Amino acid sequence: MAIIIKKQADIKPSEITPQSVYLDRRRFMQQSLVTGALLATDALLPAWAKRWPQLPASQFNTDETLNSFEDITTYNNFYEFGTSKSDPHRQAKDFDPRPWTITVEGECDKPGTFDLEDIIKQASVQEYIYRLRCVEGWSMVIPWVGFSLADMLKRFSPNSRAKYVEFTTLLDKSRMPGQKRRVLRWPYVEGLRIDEAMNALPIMAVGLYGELLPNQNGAPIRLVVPWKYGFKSIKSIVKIRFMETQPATTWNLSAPKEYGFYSNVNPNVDHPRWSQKKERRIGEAFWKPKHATKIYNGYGEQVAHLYAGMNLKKYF
Ligand SMILES: Nc1nc2c(c(=O)[nH]1)N[C@H]1C(S)=C(S)[C@@H](COP(=O)(O)O)O[C@H]1N2
Ligand SMILES: [Mo]
Repeated sequence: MAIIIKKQADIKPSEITPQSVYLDRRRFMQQSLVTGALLATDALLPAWAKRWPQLPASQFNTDETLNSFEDITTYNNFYEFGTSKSDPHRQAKDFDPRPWTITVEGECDKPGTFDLEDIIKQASVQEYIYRLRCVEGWSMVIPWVGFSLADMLKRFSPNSRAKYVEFTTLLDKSRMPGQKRRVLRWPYVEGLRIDEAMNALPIMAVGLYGELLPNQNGAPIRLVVPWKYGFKSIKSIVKIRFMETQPATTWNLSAPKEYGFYSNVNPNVDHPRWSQKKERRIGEAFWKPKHATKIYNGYGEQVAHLYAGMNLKKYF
């Protein structure tokens, strides 16, 4: 067997394995020689990402078994890079997410265009182990590297007319080939009510398993809202807008009877074409029983009060 030892400069950030407690990832990387070579390249992580392998843990972390790095990075929904689960990890391979800026506009006192690195440097980065529940009926447990969405938004000083926040994905069909097909209205847009956005749970994720965010998972920065169906967690964000009125969102525009603005995980409100009572945990043996889906994906203690008195069948 030929062993190819790469020069440091040839090793991409995505190939760097942090010194970590991630047994799944270790198993994935099996050959100790490869692991050793990669650990030596820690110097290639950008300065602001050097501490990622030893990040503080969020108080909301689930202790459920993590999905493997391989599951998390090869079973993706990211229509900008193809409509099947196995498309994004191949079609996003050459996407270069650096440098990257985010434009902040609308109802706030400190709008502007900000370099992503500056945003991350000011943030308090932690590890957030959250369940992700897709509206299609599968789920995963993912160790994100990220920071509080609320903390970031406050820095832009939203004003009293800011009732909603809109997020927009990059629009560039030369870099996102899936945008050449009109399977959705591009760019992808999502939104939250301001009190949802200011809740302690939502994060901006910039990595997973202690590494920079893989392209197929929404590099370089994506939203993660753990009590809502996966499609609310918009990827590769270039714009944030504070709004007085509810933003029009991609899946709601595409099929309004099937996907509402709220899209809270709710086993009691079925999708018109299938039940939402159960979910299949990616990576588990096919003969294992499905898991019962929990209201708000199990995060009700943190978020149920946001919807007190609302008819969740109407506001689905
Ligand atoms: N821009 C953009 N964001 C997106 C999507 C997409 O197609 N485009 N798919 C969504 C859906 S349906 C899911 S389930 C999650 C999947 O995130 P993951 O690939 O990191 O598991 O991303 C969401 N964010
Ligand atoms: Mo999804």
